[in-house]
Amino acid sequence: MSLTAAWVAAWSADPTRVVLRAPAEDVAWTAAELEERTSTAAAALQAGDVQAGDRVLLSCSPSAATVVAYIAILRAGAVVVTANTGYTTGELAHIESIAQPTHRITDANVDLADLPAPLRNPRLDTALSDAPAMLGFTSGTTGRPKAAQLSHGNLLAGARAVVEAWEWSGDDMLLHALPMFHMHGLGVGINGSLTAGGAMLVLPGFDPSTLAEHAAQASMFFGVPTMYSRLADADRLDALRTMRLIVSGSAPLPADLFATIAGQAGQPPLERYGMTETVMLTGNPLHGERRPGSVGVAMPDVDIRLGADDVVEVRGPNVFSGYLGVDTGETFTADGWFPTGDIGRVDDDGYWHLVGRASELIITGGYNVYPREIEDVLREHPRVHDVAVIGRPSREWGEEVTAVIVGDADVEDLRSMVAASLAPYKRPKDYRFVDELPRNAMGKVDRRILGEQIG
Ligand code: MCA
Ligand code: AMP
Repeated sequence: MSLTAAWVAAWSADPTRVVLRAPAEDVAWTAAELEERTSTAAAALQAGDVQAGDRVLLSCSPSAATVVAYIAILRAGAVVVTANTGYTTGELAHIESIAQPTHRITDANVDLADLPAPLRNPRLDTALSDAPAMLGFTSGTTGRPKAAQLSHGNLLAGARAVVEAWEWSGDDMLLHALPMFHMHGLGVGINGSLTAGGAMLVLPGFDPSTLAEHAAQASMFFGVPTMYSRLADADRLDALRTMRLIVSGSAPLPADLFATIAGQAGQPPLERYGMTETVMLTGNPLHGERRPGSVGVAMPDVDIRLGADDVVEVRGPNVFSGYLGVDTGETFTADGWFPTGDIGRVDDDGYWHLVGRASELIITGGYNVYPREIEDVLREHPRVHDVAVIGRPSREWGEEVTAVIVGDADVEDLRSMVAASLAPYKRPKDYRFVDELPRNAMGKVDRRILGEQIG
C-alpha cells in the first residue's frame, strides 16, 4: 500500500473533522478539504509534467501550503527530496547534483500557482509499497551529504510504529513546530498524524511564546532538546501541562533537563531515538517507566542489536534500502543489518542508551554537522595552517560547533568565508587559536584531547 492510500482511507473515515490548522495562515481544513486540495495539487503537478518516480525538491518553511505540497508530491507518485531552507547556493547545488530533481518547490512557489491546470484524470495514490517516496540527506563521513532512499513501505512502517507505540488516534492534535525538511517533522510529525487520522496545528517556526499560546489546543508536542531548554529558559514549560504526550528526540536529552521538564510540564518527556535512514528505532514507553538518559525500548517491528565495536545495528520494515549511488554492501552488514554509527549499550530489561558516535558527527540543536565540511572551507584561508572543528558541550545547543585554528587568520574574515558557503547552523559559534593540534600515532587529530585542552 502507498503511504498516501493509507491517508486517503483515514480522511474518508471522517471527512468533516478538522485535520489541519495553521493559525498564521488562517487555515482550518477538514479531512475532505485536505483530500480535495492535495488531489488538485497532485493533478496540477502531473499537468506540470511530474511523472511517477520523478524527484521533486521540497525546501520550504513550515506552513499549511508546505503540507499540501508534500502530500501532493507523494500522491502523484513522485519522490520528495528534502533540503534545509538555510542552505547556501553551493550546498543546494551539491544536493541537486546527487538527487537530480526534475522540479523544485521552495517558499517562492509553494502555492503551486505556477503549474498548469490540474489534469482531469490524474493517477493518484498508486505507488507500490517498494516505490521510492523520499530522498533524505544525511551527513556522510566525507562531510558531504548522502541521499538515503526511503520507500512508501518504509515510511508507512515508520509512521505505524509511532502510531501504535504512542496510541496516536483521530482524537489527537499535534502541535507541529519542527522544520518540514527532516525526518522528525515529516516522517514522525506529518506522516504519523496523517496515518493516525489525527489533526495537526502547524506553526511557522519555533518560539516559546507562540508555542505556549497554542499549547492548550493540542494533545501532543514533539521537540528537540534545544526547544525544551528554550521553553525552560522562557519559563513556559508549564504550557505543556495539558498535553497527553510530549516527546523529545534528534539529540540527547540531558538528565537535568528531563527532570526540569518533568517538574514544570507535570509529566516526564518521552525520549525516543531515530534516524533519517530508519524513521524511529526506540522509544521510552507511553505507559511505564520513562528512564532519564535512556532512549527506551525497540519500536514495534524494529530489531535492534549491538554489533562490532558496540555500534547499534537495526533491521525492520522501516529501514531504508540504501544511499543513492552507494553500494549496499558498504551500507549494510553481510547479514542485512544497518549499522547506525551510534555507540550503544542496553540494560537487562531492554532499555537502550546511546553513549557516543562512531563518527565525528556533531549534533547541534538537532541538526547534524560533519566537521570535515567546515574544516574544508576554513582551510581555504591562506593564514589558516591547520584546523579542527569540534563540538563542545552547550546548554542551549547540546553541542556547539567550535573551530580550533593553527594560524593567525582574522576571525571576521573566517566568519564571512564560512557564511558564504555554509548554512547558518553549521557556522562555528566560536573560534579558538592554538599553536598546534594534538594528534595520535596515526597522525589524526585527537578531538577528545583537543576538547579538553580548549575547555
Ligand atoms: C539555528 N541556528 C543554529 C541552529 N538553528 N545554530 C546551531 N544549531 C542549530 N540547530 C543559528 C541560526 O541560524 C542563528 O544564527 C542562530 O543560530 C540563532 O538562531 P535562532 O533564531 O535562535 O534559531 P532558531 O531559528 O530559533 O532555531 C533553533 C531551533 C532549530 C528551533 C532549535 O535549530 C530547529 O528547528 N531544530 C530542529 C532540527 C530538526 O528538526 N532536526 C531533526 C533532524 P545567526 O545568529 O548567525 O543568524 S531528523 C533526526 O535527527 C532524526 C530522524 C530524529 O531522531 O529526529
Ligand atoms: P539524522 O541523520 O539527522 O537523522 O540524525 C540521526 C542521529 O541523531 C542518530 O544517529 C543519533 O546519533 C541522533 N539521535 C536521534 N535521536 C537521539 C536521541 N534521543 N538521543 C541521542 N541521539 C539521538
